[in-house]
Amino acid sequence: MYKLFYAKKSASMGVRVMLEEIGVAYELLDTSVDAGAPRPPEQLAINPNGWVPVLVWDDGSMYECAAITMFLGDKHPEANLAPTIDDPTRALYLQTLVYFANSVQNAFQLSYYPERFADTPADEPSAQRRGNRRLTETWKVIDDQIGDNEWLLGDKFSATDIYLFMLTTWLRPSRGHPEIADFTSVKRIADKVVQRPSVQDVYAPWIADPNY
Ligand SMILES: N[C@@H](CCC(=O)N[C@@H](CS)C(=O)NCC(=O)O)C(=O)O
Repeated sequence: MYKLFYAKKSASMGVRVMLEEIGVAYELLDTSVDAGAPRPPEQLAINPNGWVPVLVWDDGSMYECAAITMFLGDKHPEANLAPTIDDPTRALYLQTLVYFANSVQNAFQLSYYPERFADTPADEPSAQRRGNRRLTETWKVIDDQIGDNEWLLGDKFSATDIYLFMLTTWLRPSRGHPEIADFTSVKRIADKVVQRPSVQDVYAPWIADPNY
């Protein structure tokens, strides 16, 4: 039985889709991503940063979305969400998840949390603008990587496609972000991922209103 510290609009939604796809029992533990909102002490004891996702199981716990994605994919091979260690696409799988976490998510952080990167409030708009431009740069790398491939890793759906979809839901052109339509291969995959029953279920509030 897994427990997942969970907040709407956050990276914990991607982990929840993973758990749905695997078909394992899990419990959601309510928390918040709002600045200034208290976090449960149990969450902070595992992740002092106060971020989600945080995953807990019988005899362990961890944080960092990409690491949790890798952990769950390997732990439940029957779900076919992760190429095995000797699969030819394993390297691209790891590369893509780490690139999402390090580069694409980092660009989102600059845009959503400029105060963490700028030394003074006056510098924040500059950090934010750079983050928005960085979103275009990093999504273009992913778009080119996909090219005409059916899925991120080629012809097989994987956890990277779930991760891609999750990240696209954070794009807000009204905040100066690029449009998903600027990245035609990314959009083609996101449009397929959203049709999966697991995603329809977890992302129902976003599907009803992408600005929820
Ligand atoms: N590197 C972390 C970042 C997680 C992260 O930034 N989570 C956001 C929601 S998507 C959060 O909890 N924000 C609240 C905060 O930063 O205080 C990961 O990938 O898990």
